[in-house]
Amino acid sequence: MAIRTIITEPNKLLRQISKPVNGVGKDEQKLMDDMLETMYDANGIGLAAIQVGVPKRIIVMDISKDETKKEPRYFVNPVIKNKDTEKATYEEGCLSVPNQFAEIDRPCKCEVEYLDYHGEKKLLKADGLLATCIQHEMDHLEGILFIDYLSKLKRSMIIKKLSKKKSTAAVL
Ligand code: GNR
Ligand code: NI
Repeated sequence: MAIRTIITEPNKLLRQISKPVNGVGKDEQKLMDDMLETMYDANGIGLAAIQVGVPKRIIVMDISKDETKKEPRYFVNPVIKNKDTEKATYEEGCLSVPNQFAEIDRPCKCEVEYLDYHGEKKLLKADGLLATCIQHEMDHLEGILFIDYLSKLKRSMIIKKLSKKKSTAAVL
């Protein structure tokens, strides 16, 4: 396993639409292992492959609170089958939009069909933080970030802040 570099805004790669994979083989499993290690290292609860620069429809997630009881989840080629009309609000953050947080409304429940770590087809009914996180990650596969749901002004302020931080980091 290896920790990979997480891409941050502004970066065009984050806007790319990820491609479905042909199945789960050794390469996909290696990528998922690396993504999980990268996510844990960054204290995140989810990570999409594009965040480490790989435009494949692969997501890893672990929303367990207890650090001693890890509950890794793997989603390959996920498709949302059903979304509740009722919304829930969560304060969201993103490893690709460091140190920025905002309350986002999303369908409070959803059903997602996907392949697991072993390539087996699964259906998951999610609610609460799990539902929010899945939708946040599925957005990454479409090149969408949570800041896209904010006003143009708020979004541009965040992007300006992040690009400033990048340019000062580059001189150090
Ligand atoms: O670590 C993360 N926390 C989080 C909190 C609320 C809603 C979504 C998330 S996902 C985020 C990790 C990340 O950027 N995944 O793409
Ligand atoms: Ni994110």
